[in-house]
Amino acid sequence: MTIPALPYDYELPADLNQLALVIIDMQRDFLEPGGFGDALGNDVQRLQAIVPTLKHLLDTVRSLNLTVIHTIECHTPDLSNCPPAKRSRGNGTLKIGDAGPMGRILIQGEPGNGIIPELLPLSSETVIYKPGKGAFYNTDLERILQEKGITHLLITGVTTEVCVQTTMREANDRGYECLMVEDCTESYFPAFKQATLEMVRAQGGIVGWTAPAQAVITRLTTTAAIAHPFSTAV
Ligand code: C5J
Repeated sequence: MTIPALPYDYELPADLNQLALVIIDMQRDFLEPGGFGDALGNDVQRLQAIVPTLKHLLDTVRSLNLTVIHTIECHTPDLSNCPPAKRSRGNGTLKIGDAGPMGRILIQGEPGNGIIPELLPLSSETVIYKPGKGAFYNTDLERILQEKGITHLLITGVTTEVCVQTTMREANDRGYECLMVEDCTESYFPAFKQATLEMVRAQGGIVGWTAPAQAVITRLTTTAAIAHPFSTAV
């Protein structure tokens, strides 16, 4: 089965268990006032538009018992995994590690570092705590995907041109077949989101594919129904 996508149809794996939904950094730091995104001068409201669509996709993937990976961009309280160059970057009112209205900015375990309530991970789902923009850098993500036999990734989350794109490029270099879900990713800069989608699928899909959530949801449920005709999950 394939998903109608750009630059051409995306081939699903023969066994849907080889597919994972990756949700990048849907944490309060980036989506709510008082967090890192806000401190850098961004309109965080923009990112909230994708939440219902992403929740619908997440619910579908959960109903099919497929793998879900959440990531959180964060650092240890002593900042030992935050390079000084990263901390000093930007003209924000608050830097990484500073105390803000939702606790210390981008520090693991602080209230602002939590995933937004609508998308909270289930205890069965993997959460990757990542110190970089890419989810493979300095994390166990590659080992976890290998252990689960994952070959295909649906990539979502925020922000499109920063952590989402970096992760997709890292995954692409490691041989994963990646599809960015167009209306399940968002940027503070609409033009950057658009440019990222175009960069991903340019040159015959040099980084992978893009498709809207409804196309993904429809094909996943159809494929699962064919594979398991008597299942009640779909
Ligand atoms: C940023 C991210 N934008 N998750 N992080 O700093 O994209």
